[in-house]
Amino acid sequence: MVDIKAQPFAFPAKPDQIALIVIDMQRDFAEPGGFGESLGNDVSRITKIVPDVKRLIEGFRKAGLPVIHTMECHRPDLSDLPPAKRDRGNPSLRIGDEGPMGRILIAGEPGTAILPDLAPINGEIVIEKPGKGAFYATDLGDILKQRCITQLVFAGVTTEVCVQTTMREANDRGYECLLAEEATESYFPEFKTAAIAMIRAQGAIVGWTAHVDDILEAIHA
Ligand code: TIU
Repeated sequence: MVDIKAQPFAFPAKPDQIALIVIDMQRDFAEPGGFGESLGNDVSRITKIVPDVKRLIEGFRKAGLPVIHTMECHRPDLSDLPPAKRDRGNPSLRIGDEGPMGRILIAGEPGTAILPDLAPINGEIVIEKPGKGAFYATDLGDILKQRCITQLVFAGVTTEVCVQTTMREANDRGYECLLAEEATESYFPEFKTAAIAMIRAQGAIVGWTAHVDDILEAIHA
């Protein structure tokens, strides 16, 4: 057991039971012409966290701890895309439409890939998920159980959508969750601030939050 300096109080990390989960660091959310921009967002905010996500990933690799990646994407025949998700809002391109980086949020398309700087290496788990939460309609829960993982450190995008949804799913399933503050981002700075505040409120009702430096220092100790 090693304490990670965190809010609202220290996170009691168990080095043999902890994994990093990097949520949806895909071109579709970070690059012009992808899903994020089609929703009207300024995607430049997302690329700014890449160095912090990268050093967190490299720190976990160096410590011999598991790194799990998720990707929000759908089957090419859209059979896992509910109309309520496809038809929502008034985007310039909908999921499945042909964009400048291939079909929007479709498995295997160039735009759906994880950013090259953060790409998974051999042996790392990649979860393709059709929802916002990474437990819904995926094998994530079984994989974590098989590997006796009980604690998850979260990075990725967006803080209040796929990251927070997955943290809430994990919290309900009994996992202890820690969000790396500089390694997550939203298209809306005020939503990131609010998500961090609500996650750690009420005695870590959803989970803890910590700085990347403090996480790295603890896992190397
Ligand atoms: N990965 C993720 O957060 N999916 C989104 O659609 N997020 C938005 O903020 N739109």
